[in-house]
Amino acid sequence: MYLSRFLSIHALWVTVSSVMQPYPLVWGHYDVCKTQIYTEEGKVWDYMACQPESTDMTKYLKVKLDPPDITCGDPPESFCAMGNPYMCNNECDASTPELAHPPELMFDFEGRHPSTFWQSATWKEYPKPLQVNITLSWSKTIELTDNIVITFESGRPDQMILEKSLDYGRTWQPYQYYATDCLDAFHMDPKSVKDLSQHTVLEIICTEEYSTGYTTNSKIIHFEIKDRFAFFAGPRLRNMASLYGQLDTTKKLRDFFTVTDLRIRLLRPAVGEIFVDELHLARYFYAISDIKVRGRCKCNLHATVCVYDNSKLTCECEHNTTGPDCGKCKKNYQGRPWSPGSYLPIPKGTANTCIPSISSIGNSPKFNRIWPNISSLEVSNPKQANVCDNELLHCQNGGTCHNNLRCLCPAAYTGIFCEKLRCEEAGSCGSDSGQAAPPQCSPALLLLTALLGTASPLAF
Ligand SMILES: *[C@@H]1O[C@H](CO)[C@@H](O)[C@H](O)[C@H]1NC(C)=O
Ligand SMILES: *[C@@H]1O[C@H](CO)[C@@H](O)[C@H](O)[C@H]1NC(C)=O
Ligand SMILES: CC(=O)N[C@H]1CO[C@H](CO)[C@@H](O)[C@@H]1O
Repeated sequence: MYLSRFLSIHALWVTVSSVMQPYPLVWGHYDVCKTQIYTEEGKVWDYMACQPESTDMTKYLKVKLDPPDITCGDPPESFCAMGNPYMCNNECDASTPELAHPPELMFDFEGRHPSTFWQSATWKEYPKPLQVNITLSWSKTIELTDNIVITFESGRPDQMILEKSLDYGRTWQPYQYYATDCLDAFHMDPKSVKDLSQHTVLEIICTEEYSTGYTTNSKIIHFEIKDRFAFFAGPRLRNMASLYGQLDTTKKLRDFFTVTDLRIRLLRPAVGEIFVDELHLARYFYAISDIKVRGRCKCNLHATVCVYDNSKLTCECEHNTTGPDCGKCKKNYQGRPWSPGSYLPIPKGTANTCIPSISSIGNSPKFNRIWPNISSLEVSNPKQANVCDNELLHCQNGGTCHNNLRCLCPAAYTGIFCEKLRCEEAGSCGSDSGQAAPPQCSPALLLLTALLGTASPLAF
């Protein structure tokens, strides 16, 4: 029942849009972010959130280690075998490729046997803590779409913090704590993501799930993105529309999954027993064979393509937006304040295209004088709107919902939802070839009529 209502409104919009294709103001309402699908009602466009594909983000990062000289092998040193802590004749030597363990090996192709890995120096300076920061930087905001997975070739650390930055590494916030004993290590009660709910999904927890000792087979640490998504989208993420609806309205939730940098703070290596064996300190070190980070460029729902050029990720912005994250309107397209596009497609969502600035539409100085100040007419929160911007209906063609009551249409359009070309209504499109010509009417007059709610152009 609901589905068919949704589809018929969908189809209506498609008809309207195809009639209006030749007019630039129409473009950008998901013009790129749609595909044709087949439904019981025939072939229709399926409008998708305008965002780049989710991909392996480790190809685009820079890695930095602190302290910088913490990688093993310079000078060469011996360490104990992972499986057998008393077999200590393995060697790490940075100057011999077969014995070196540089940081790049955390991001190379896995599946080789034995696997390749980065390794730290051993805990020779015990009891001074053996601590390493591994910082991954993208120089671009990205949105995580899958679990972060770290595979250790040493035991998993006794204490570790995963941190994130949203401002290119200037400030850091914890993402998740990991410890064999959360209370002892971080004064936190141990929790698992499964203890969270929709309401507590943003809580930062300490988990003991991934820190069991040196001898167990498990090598992996997760940061659970999908389990968090599942609080909204349900098991197996079947109801993504519900998650997208939440993301559209909750900036905090969007930000939670957004990062520019990640930092893995290794605070204490796996010891596996109560006491550190001071006679065999070469048993203790960190080794990581793989780090998985899947995500996509954050383009604020205004781009489907993100390019990697000159070691830099950049969104290819649509909807007349610009900036690395499509975070603002292009010059001369500031007819209303910038806002992100929506995850939910038309008719539930909107592309929030940037519309031409008033001064750039009214190219005649005579009309600029009487041009109303559009920003003072803007409703402050379009989401509150109910008649012209509700769950199913939205102003089209760049129209904005004014006082919750009617759409304020761009010059060339009219109709309750700005769905009609004004010249068509006035019969002045001059189309003998069957193709509509650009509107003839003066933009200043048209906007005024839109404001006054008169259907026919005013005579001056
Ligand atoms: C690791 O980074 C944190 C801040 O995120 C900093 O306080 C700490 O000193 C760093 N540790 C090392 C070993 O560089
Ligand atoms: C338009 O209105 C806004 C808010 O009322 C005001 O800040 C701005 O200066 C006005 N602009 C012009 C050109 O009058
Ligand atoms: C999406 C959209 O409205 N794109 C328009 C942006 O502005 C240029 C002109 O500068 C138009 O050609 C695009 O169609």
